[in-house]
Amino acid sequence: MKAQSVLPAVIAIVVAIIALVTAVYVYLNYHYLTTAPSTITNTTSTSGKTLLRYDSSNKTVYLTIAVLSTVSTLNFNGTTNGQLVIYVPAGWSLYVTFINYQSLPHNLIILQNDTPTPNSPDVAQFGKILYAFGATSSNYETTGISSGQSVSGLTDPLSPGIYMLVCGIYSHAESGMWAVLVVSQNVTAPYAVVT
Ligand SMILES: [Cu+2]
Repeated sequence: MKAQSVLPAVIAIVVAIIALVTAVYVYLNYHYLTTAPSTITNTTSTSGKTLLRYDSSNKTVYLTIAVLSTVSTLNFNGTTNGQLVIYVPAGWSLYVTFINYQSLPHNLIILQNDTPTPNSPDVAQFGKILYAFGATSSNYETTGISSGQSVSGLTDPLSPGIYMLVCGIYSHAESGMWAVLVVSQNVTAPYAVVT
């Protein structure tokens, strides 16, 4: 008799716990996975990876690239010359937020290219401009966003391949302002490494 009277209470408690966990899970997903971060930090975890924010329901990665003023060189998030490598699942889109903290104007271009490094002051000479943030595909060599400004935009789903993120201002990419973007079917959750 005693066991039978306790059972409904146990079931009720288990159901309540499941409901609570579900509510917290849904809240965290909504709150954190759909909110673009204010910045990407270059502090790496013990595994060497910086996990990027993403929303798996619409296959979108939130990527923030900032030109830091605390670094004396032309940089993306404080990195130069392909040190920053970003890994994104194939078929996912990038929601890019580009922020310029330096006094020089800069822009951010997603370039389809097959050279190991930028080898021309004009980025269109070593790749195909897919997306330009803070400029257009015709004025990118001279136009960017000013100090303190930011620009955001969403790409289409990206095909597998290796791309470059470059600043299109004349000679900036060659001077170190570039990062690598790897889009692969072997990547399940987006992350970045600084090498
Ligand atoms: Cu630049």
